[in-house]
Amino acid sequence: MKKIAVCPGSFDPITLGHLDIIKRGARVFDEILVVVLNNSSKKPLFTVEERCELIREATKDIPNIRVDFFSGLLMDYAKKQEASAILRGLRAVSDFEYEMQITAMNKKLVDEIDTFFVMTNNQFSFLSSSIVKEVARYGGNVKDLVPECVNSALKNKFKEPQA
Ligand code: COD
Repeated sequence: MKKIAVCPGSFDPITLGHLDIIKRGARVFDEILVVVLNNSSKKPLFTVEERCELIREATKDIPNIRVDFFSGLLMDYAKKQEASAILRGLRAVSDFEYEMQITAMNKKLVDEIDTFFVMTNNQFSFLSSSIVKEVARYGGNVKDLVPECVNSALKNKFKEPQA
């Protein structure tokens, strides 16, 4: 049976840190199903459709990637997709506490789907979507931190007047 790992996140927008985790997961699992979760309390910069499109563009050279979105509980989605695993990245100790909490809750919800963690590549350990947006908003250069399509999308976004 095909081993599918669901890689969930806000991806607002996808960065090279996310991409690194997805690529490394794709070497281990048969398929990585990258899913944009649409029920965060954060107000996103990009719509769900835009985020999915940017992920599709950024991962177009990796054959075993699928991109989707979902509103609701991650584990309901993972079960429906018959996933074997959840794939998450870890940057620093600050990530650990939050990840431990959601992993324990997810395991309680669906015992048979485990969470696998990939440690960040050192060069991306400081990188987050929030930092990228903050820098791009004030005209800073984020070219080396995000896929090319995201760099262009950020430039366009910050040209438009913000709501
Ligand atoms: N290097 C390595 N990994 C990274 C990097 C980096 N530079 N940047 C981000 N990552 C990893 C993150 O650690 C995370 O694993 C993944 O990439 C996605 O990150 P984000 O920030 O885009 O996404 P999050 O952490 O905001 O996603 C949270 C979810 C949306 C997955 C979570 O809130 C959720 O599951 N929501 C659905 C509702 C639900 O089921 N709730 C119950 C959980 S208890």
